[in-house]
Amino acid sequence: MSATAGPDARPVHASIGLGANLGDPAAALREAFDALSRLPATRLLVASRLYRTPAWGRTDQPDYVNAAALLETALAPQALLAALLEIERRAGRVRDGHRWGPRTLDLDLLLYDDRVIDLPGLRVPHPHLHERAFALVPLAEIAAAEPFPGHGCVGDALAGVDAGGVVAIDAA
Ligand code: PH2
Ligand code: MG
Ligand code: MG
Repeated sequence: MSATAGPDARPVHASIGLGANLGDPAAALREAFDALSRLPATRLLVASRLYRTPAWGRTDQPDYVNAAALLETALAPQALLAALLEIERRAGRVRDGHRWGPRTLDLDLLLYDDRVIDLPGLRVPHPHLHERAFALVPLAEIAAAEPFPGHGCVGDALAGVDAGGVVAIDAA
């Protein structure tokens, strides 16, 4: 498999969700923005503010810090996913098999252009994006008009969730 989508590939927008709730989450997210900006064949177009968010799915864990990044990339979806997992690994992420458990850094590929991808280990749009205020609020801050297949655009999906408890923790 080639890392990029081919010699004639036009760069596409890819939306990344960032999250952490162990160690120093804000520092981990700032370092992750930096790592995203250094990915090959990729530009970091815009980074959201950081948000403090209540744990979703499994509530017996600390609050998270979440954010979002909008990339322009010529990396193919699976190559981009591999790069995200490598950034997580370098940030000390240990996968203990516990679904929705605490983590030092989580980077999720939320949207890739307007594409629908259903592969083992990679579903895009992210299958829970439409129900997660912790992901939609930061993403809508920077990419409200991005197409969200099945849901209109990111801003449309945000209107369908309760964003209470999702609070920006740094300046715009
Ligand atoms: N990630 C999870 C599970 N629950 N809750 C919040 N608030 N933020 C997250 O990033 C998060 C979560 C699994 O990926
Ligand atoms: Mg996640
Ligand atoms: Mg993940």
